[in-house]
Amino acid sequence: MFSNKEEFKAVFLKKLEMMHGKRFEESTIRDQYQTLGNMVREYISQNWIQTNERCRANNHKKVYYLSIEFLLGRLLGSNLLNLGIHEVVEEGLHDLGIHLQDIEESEADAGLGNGGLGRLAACFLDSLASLNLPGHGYGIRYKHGLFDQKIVDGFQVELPEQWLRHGNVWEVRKEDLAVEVNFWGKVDVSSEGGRLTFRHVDSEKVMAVPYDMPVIGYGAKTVNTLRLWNAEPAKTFPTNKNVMQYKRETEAISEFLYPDDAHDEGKILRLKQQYFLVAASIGSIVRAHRRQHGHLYQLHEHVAIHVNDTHPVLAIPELMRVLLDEEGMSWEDAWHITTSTISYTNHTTLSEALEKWPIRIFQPLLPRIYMIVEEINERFCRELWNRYPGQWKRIEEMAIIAHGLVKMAHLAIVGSYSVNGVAKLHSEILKHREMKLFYEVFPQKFNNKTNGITHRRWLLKANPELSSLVTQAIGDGWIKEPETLLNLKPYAFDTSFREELGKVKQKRKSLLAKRIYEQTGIVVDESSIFDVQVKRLHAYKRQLLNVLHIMYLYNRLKEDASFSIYPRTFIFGAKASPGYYYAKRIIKLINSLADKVNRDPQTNEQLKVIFLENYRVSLAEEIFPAADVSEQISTASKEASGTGNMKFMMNGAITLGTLDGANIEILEAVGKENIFIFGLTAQEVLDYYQNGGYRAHEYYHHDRRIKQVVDQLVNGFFRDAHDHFEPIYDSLLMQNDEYFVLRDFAAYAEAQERVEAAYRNRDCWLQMSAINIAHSGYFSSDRTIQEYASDIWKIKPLI
Ligand code: B1N
Repeated sequence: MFSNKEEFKAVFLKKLEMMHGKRFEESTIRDQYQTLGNMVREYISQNWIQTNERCRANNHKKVYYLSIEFLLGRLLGSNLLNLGIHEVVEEGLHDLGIHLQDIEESEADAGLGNGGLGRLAACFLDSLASLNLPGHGYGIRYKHGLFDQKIVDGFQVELPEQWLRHGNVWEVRKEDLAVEVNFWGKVDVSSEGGRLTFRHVDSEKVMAVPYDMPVIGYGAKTVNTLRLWNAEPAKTFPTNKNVMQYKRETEAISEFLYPDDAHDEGKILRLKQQYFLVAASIGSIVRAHRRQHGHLYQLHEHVAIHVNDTHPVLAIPELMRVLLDEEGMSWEDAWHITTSTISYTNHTTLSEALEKWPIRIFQPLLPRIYMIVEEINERFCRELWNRYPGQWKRIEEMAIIAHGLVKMAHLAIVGSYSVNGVAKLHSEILKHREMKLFYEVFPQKFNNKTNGITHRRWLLKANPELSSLVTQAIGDGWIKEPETLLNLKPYAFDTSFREELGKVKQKRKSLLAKRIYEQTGIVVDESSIFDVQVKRLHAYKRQLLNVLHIMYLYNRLKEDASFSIYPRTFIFGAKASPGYYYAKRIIKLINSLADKVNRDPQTNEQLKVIFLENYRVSLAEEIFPAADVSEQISTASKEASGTGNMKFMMNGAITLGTLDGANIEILEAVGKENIFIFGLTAQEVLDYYQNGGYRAHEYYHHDRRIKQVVDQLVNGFFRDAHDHFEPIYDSLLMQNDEYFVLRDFAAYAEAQERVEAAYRNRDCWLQMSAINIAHSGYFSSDRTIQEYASDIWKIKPLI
């Protein structure tokens, strides 16, 4: 289409005129964005078609990744990079007097996810395509992604997000490939030729219409597909319902993403969404397979279906339904194929996130699916009875259906061939605690796949300054083989490299300082330590520990004239689930503290607190490159992996963290001299939970720093907040501090002193930083996906 700058300009201008019916001079930035987006889509259309053909022709096994969330962010920049035309386009536009960056920034984030789980799915898509693996995503085309966050008087206010307002240049509607999904109704059982047949009748039908988005791999050879389902009314309306009501209820299915992270949102609509995703996806997978092979007996040899957490776990009974009711297979054959096709990742052990659906909701909504789950449960319990005769208690604990609830994690384990955790510690906790009983029965299913992030977005795209520096030093081989970032290690000991690294970091800190000023009106000291905690707001992530420590520093600066600190800017970004009141009060607390500290002339040259509203992928890309310190301070055992920790590391920030999730593996990679570790271990936390013995009161009474800051939550220190922080105070003292904030306070404060001392030695700090970057290649999702491909899915590259 174009092979140099001049050709690009010619094509771009012509295309713009054709699409928008105006001259370039009259075009808006949105016109320009849409023109570029369409050019990219046309540019890759041949490769997109070829990828599909190659997949069919070679009879390659492929994987379908089912996820209720895909947190993609913006796509133009990363597509241009993966196509290798970013530079040409940038230069061509420059000639026309426009900045590619401005065009990129006019794109809305595709925010179809909450946090780590959804972003992981997006990173996986990038790695699958970049490794030329046949792997496609299936999700829901939510009309509104995760809410936009505004901070008003320090409080979070949620506004509906509108990413589709100006259309979506990346998607292609494929109406001819729509799939019908059935809800409600009843099951007719009849006997035909000595065989029971099941017919789901009187159901309410919903059309799932696919919108396909290209997933362009690095080098552009492979273009996979992310298929997002849109819910629409079927041609035949139900007779027993008002038409408008039917239309509303149908469209509601793909209207909103649930703004819940690690919570079980027990709503009928959520179960509807889950089944909608699963039925549409299985329907489309099966249709394609039938076309090629005529029957489904070898499905598992050609197709792997991965379920991202339990949200799409109904894929198991749905595939069973298709094989039994549509194909007429025996239970045994259907079960063999299903349990050879489906694999499952667990992302959390938090009990509030383990999905359990009341039968009274499940059964009427999905009558045939419920019957199948009942049968799976009965057969499983019978097996258990044979294995553990008389052990009622154990069987009751392991059952898929018990006490009026369907336990989705149990269904996932029983109906899949692989169960993986997302970091070493997490996988061990699954095997030996959380899913201990299942590990005893199915030891071969359990495995670990430590998470990763795509280094193409999180280094190459987000931090072009650091990328060039790295490439100058070791060449650009790291882009294809991120583990060769290790070649950077000798440069950690090279003074001039360290100097350059320092300059790159400074440049990115200045850019972030500018953004902070634009958004908050606050001027931060660009030479201060940028100490960052960005992630969802959750009690177990302990933003509160960070806050209490800042309060302590403030108190000490106020009270002790001889005390001074290296200037610090504490930066927060976090959304709280709208119904999670405790988390919302922590947001208010951060903002109240920021207000107080930033205004105080006695301290504000040394201490600033910034809350950046509406944390999302595109903002994250500005934050990670500018960070000095990466706060990863969850209560040990609670954070399954974390992936922000990896993004910080790859951008040269030093981790200040607990021995939790993938922090442990970061420690193993960089060595204890290049990370700041503190606090209780997972074992100690679990022992406390099991044996008791923790008394938060004692820490409050015996450490005057703690007493002072905890009292300040309720004693008028925050004048604007009245009694707003009482629930936080109560969680610490009345409810005995479930997340061990007070228990870890002293260790955290001490670790922060180590951070400061290390930062004062600039050369030493930059050396640590370089070592972190050098070891970050292991945390590329390319490595993770290669492990999934060879150990779980058994798929091979197309080329
Ligand atoms: O998944 C990430 C991990 O890195 C994080 O440690 C983990 O907390 C996160 C219900 C979740 N676990 N569970 C969820 C999301 C949405 C929802 O409705 C649960 N998210 C995680 C990637 O492995």
